[in-house]
Amino acid sequence: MPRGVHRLRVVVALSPLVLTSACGGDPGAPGPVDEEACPADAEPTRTVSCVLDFTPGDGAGFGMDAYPDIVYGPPHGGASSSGSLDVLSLGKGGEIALGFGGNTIVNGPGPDFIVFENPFIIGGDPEKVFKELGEVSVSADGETWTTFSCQADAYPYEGCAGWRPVLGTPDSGDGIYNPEVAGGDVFDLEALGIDEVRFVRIKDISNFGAADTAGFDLDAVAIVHPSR
Ligand SMILES: [Ca+2]
Ligand SMILES: [Ca+2]
Repeated sequence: MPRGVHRLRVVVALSPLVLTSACGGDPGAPGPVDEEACPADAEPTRTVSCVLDFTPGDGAGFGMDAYPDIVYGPPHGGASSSGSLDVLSLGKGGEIALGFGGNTIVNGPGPDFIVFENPFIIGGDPEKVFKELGEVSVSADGETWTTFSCQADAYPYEGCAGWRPVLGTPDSGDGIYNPEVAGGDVFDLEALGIDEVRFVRIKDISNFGAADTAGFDLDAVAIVHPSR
């Protein structure tokens, strides 16, 4: 999303953190995550609580000062006409694989999980949305992935993440798990013929934007139908 005036304000506010981070290494590099980051016996959560892998694309960097926590917990939406800044920019073609502690997503009635990016509607027309689309895959073991078909060519962008405004906030309580009120992009395992998965992977397919906010901007992911 374009940052405009708000973006400038945030850059100023975060600059001390960025400088501190730069002293310890490249602030654009992936954080210290590994394959043991999401053990099956970890406490189950309904929002992201571990990162299996993050491969930033060109122009990533925004949100890295708070990574990985910035993609954990509830979304920070609340309005259809503006996007959250509590996000991690994946960069062009970047991708991230996420887990929910020891929890799994099961195929219940309707949508099973929700991906929250930071799209926003322009001029009140829902079909005119500023978006940076992502392709979503799921996995039971973190190795074999199945990808949702994403209709990226024209509105409605069914099967893609990153085009429905986010309404849920940290004050929404269990509302962030309710597709009727949470906003965001919903995914139904039924479409893939899969009963249960542990991991969600999001890959930027927008290839859009300039550093350091290029590509899909991930706010949060919430499980509608958890196993625990
Ligand atoms: Ca379902
Ligand atoms: Ca972006």
